[in-house]
Amino acid sequence: QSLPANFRNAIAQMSPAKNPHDLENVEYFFREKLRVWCRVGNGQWHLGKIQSTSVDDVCVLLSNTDEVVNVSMEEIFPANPDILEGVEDLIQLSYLNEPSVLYNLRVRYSQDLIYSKAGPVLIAVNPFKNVQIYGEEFLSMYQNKALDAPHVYAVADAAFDEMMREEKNQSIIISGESGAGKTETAKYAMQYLEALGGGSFGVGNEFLKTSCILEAFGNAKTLRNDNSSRFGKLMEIHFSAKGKICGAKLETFLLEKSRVIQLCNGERSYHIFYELCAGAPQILKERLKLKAATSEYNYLNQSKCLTIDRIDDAQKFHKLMEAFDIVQIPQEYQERAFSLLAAVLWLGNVSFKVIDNENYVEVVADEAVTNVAMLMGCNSKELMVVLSTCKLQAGRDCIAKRLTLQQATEMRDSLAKTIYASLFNWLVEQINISLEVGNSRTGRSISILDIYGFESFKNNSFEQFCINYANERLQQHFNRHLFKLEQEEYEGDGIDWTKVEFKDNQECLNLIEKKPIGLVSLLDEESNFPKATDTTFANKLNHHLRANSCFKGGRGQGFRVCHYAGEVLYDTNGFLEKNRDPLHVDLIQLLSSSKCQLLNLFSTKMQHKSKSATISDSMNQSVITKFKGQLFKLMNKLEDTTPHFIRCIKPNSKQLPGLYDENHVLQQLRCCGVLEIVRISRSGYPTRLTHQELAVRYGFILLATKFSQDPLNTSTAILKQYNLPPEMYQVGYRKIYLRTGLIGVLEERKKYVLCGILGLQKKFRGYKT
Ligand code: AOV
Ligand code: MG
Repeated sequence: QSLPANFRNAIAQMSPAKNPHDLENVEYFFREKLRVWCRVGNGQWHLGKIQSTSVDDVCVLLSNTDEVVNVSMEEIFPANPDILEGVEDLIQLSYLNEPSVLYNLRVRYSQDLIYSKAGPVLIAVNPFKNVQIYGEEFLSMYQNKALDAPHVYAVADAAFDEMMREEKNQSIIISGESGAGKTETAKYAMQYLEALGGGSFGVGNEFLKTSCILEAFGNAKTLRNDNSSRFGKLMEIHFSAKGKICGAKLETFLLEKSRVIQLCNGERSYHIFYELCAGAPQILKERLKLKAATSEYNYLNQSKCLTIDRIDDAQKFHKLMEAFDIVQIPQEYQERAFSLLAAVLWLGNVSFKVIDNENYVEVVADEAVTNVAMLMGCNSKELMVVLSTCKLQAGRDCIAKRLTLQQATEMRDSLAKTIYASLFNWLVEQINISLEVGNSRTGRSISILDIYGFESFKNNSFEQFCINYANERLQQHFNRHLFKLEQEEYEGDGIDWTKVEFKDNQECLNLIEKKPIGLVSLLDEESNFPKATDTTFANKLNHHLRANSCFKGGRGQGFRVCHYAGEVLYDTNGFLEKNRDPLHVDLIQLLSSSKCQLLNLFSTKMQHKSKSATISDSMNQSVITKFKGQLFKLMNKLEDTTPHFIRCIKPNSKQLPGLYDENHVLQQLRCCGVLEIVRISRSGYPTRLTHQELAVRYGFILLATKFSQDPLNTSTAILKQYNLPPEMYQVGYRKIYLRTGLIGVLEERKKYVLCGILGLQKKFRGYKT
């Protein structure tokens, strides 16, 4: 009887180093009464023992219910022996298949062992509760190498060691879907590096304080995550030759501006607004003319969600004030920043009245507009003019054109978004000043990347498109390092290698980036076309992108993209406008005429940008093109580092502890290719030395006569001399490839031999032995 495919694969997957003993087929499992995983229909996986076999299906006795079920051959996989239950590294599993991996992670998760390894990748399953594995005690255990269980601390420690040893920049790249735990993980990584390289750098906890500020201004409650990052960030930490932190640099990517003015049901705007309203002392509230309840602000009340369970906004505000002091933002600037936040809130309440039978509006002169003007340090008449008219150049003359209700609303919202985004960028600058990276040289830095995770909602717009595009790029980087480069090197160097297939996402990136017919190009083209609408844009996509297998058309304004992490339906509604992101000169002028120094600063920046830019440069660049440029720069930077990957997994979509939804986990494991990574790394050769390096390090063991002209022969001779089993290494044209752990064995034997030689020398010199 021929082997069922699942079992044949299982055997093929086992590394040659692991003797596949006499496991042959299902019959073997039957005979030996070994356990298997099976599943009826598309339900849960169950453990069981095979009772009998027929051509197509197998009869299995389920272990937990004593039920007997008929299962098709495709739904049967070998289970691992008990002794392998909950192994730290999935590499250790004898049988690598989806149910075994799922089960292994589940067993660990139920014991609060949220970290596991998949070869070189750290897997972190979000516990959604406090787990006692952080803090002083654990920091020092990992520092002293007293503990080596998988942990984000261990990853940070390895990055640090490698940086010091090789003098090469490192990166810790954290990915996973929205709410999977990237931001929390990034903070723990920073905490570890700060503890390790602290010393002269400030009073400690700087990074955590900056995170507190960034989260207040850049995070918000979404339907996926109560504390969702709405911007991407790269924290680059620099070290001295002695391994002490000598500064850091923070870089951020595309903040979701639209959230300031528009919210989906059940979501919130940026935390800071609610924190300010809840936590500001009375005297500040009065100065800012803050209303007692957040529900009185139109920008906040539209989503019917003003609070977050178990979150005390007032308390968060006090934490933020502490952080502001640590980052040394002067009191007066803090207050200016708060004034601007209040101005944004009041802007949302500015209303317009349509002039009878005319197609234009006037601003309603109420407390809203008066407060905005006061808080912005502007003249309220001027503000009202700017919000309801637009200056046009007609020949030499400048005429003021009245705005329609829609135009005026857009103008108002645009002002709110601009103030908020400028404030965010200014804060990032202040943080950077306080982190003061001097002229420290590269070669000794660790960059921690934490971006917004993959998102798919019922309604997905331009923002989701940008976020998912960034994730698609990051996935490419991940694939390149874990699959492509590794395998290309083996093949290029002529060693025996069975290629492992992986899910390449190049096709999806082509769909987005290809010129002139890709999503980005078409979006820009349409954005430049005055008569275009969101519907003409959708039609254009449907017309041009059909050929790409990752593109699926949609009805009306919709289009679907098959991302690496799943299919997303986008609604083109608002795409063009958000991509153009127009900023009217009148608004810039208003800011520059203000008495508020911060607004003056913002306007100077905007003017500066538009002056320094040539036509093709950043001024006229659309949002998506600018973002694409930023992503390319980021990827280039990361390419120059040794990457350490952390993959965060979200065990359920309810943000609840103790709930492990197998299908949800499986989908995430699949889209980042966890099984394939394990397969590659256990049949792979993580240590490589050129023949020269091997000869220098270990060649002394050979007699001079054995050194051959051919470095390849010399290498083989050396390895023979050390008596290493041949299945543990491969000899390439340029390099020697060693399996995991073998370098340790070599070092041990070298020491042993050296001791022997030293002993002999001592004897000859007449020392006592
Ligand atoms: P994200 O960064 O991956 O989402 P977060 O890091 O914000 O996700 O994690 C979401 C929530 O999960 C946190 O607010 C915590 O409540 C919980 N959590 C995550 N990691 C841990 C941990 N190690 N220990 C305890 N709780 C944790 V997004 O920013 O939405 O993509 O854009
Ligand atoms: Mg986050």
